Amino acid sequence: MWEEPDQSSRLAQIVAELRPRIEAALRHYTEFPDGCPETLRAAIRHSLLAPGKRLRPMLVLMAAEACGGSAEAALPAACAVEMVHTYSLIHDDLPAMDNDDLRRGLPTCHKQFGEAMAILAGDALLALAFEVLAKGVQPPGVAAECCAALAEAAGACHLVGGQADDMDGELTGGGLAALESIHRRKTGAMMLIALRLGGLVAGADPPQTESLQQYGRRLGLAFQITDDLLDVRGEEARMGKRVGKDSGHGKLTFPGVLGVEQSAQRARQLIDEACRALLPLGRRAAGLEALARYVVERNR
Ligand code: GRG
Repeated sequence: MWEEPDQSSRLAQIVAELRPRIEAALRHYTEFPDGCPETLRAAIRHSLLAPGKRLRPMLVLMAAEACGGSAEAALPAACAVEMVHTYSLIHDDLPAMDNDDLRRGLPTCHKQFGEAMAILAGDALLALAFEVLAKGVQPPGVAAECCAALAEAAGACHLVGGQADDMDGELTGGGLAALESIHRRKTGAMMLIALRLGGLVAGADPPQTESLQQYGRRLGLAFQITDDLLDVRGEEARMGKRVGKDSGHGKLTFPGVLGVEQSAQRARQLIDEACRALLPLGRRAAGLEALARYVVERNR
């Protein structure tokens, strides 16, 4: 681990450099100059360009840089992951799923545009992610690998499978193993794929890939534990989404299973382990370390 005088200011500096590039690329990819119906375009942009934290695209760019690649080359992959993530949020917010009316500080997509348009906006974002990857990543062989890896992470055994289990009421009685299994797929898979795509674009070697995976597994779980803790303690205005919902609806959560103090301790321990996994990557991984520290200290 690197002795940085102030991790949060280091992260702020990196974010200030990377974030405008991510935002500009997301705007560019959703201009749809020809053929896209105006309401669909507005619905897609309402959700995608809303002020999300951009954690997953940052992970793609930082992973690429940590493996000696460039953020510029990884930008299409970063946007693709954010598109899949945003599609999953739009669909998760629908009445048939989590039924939420606030997301990223704005009305959810279906509240603003109606359910049918929100479903279609999510569908379009999922398809766009693969178009952006296939056309934007070079060389084409690496683009194909990225498409296959993202499809797997977004599919029935990972993101969608985790969501399906989470929706399954019978699992609310499960213990820590059931909870970790849901979140490894639902939340963790998208963090892992972000790191994997960054590594692929940068031409990471097997030890570098392994370091990123070890880091990502722990980061994903720590992120979810913190999300559950914020759901218990967070404030709606700061979070930009409804809080107290999961804990209040008897959903399986980490504070519910482990208690608040032990959950917070587990998240901190996971982040220490995640940062240790970065050591073989050297100084170039300092951004990933700072991001991991932020994940457990964040208040939104
Ligand atoms: C509908 C296939 C499908 C999957 C939905 C993402 C998801 C799976 C559900 C969202 C509900 C939820 C609380 C998930 C776990 C934590 C999580 C992914 C939170 C949202 O991510 P942030 O905090 O959000 O990075 P922003 O808006 O900052 O990008």
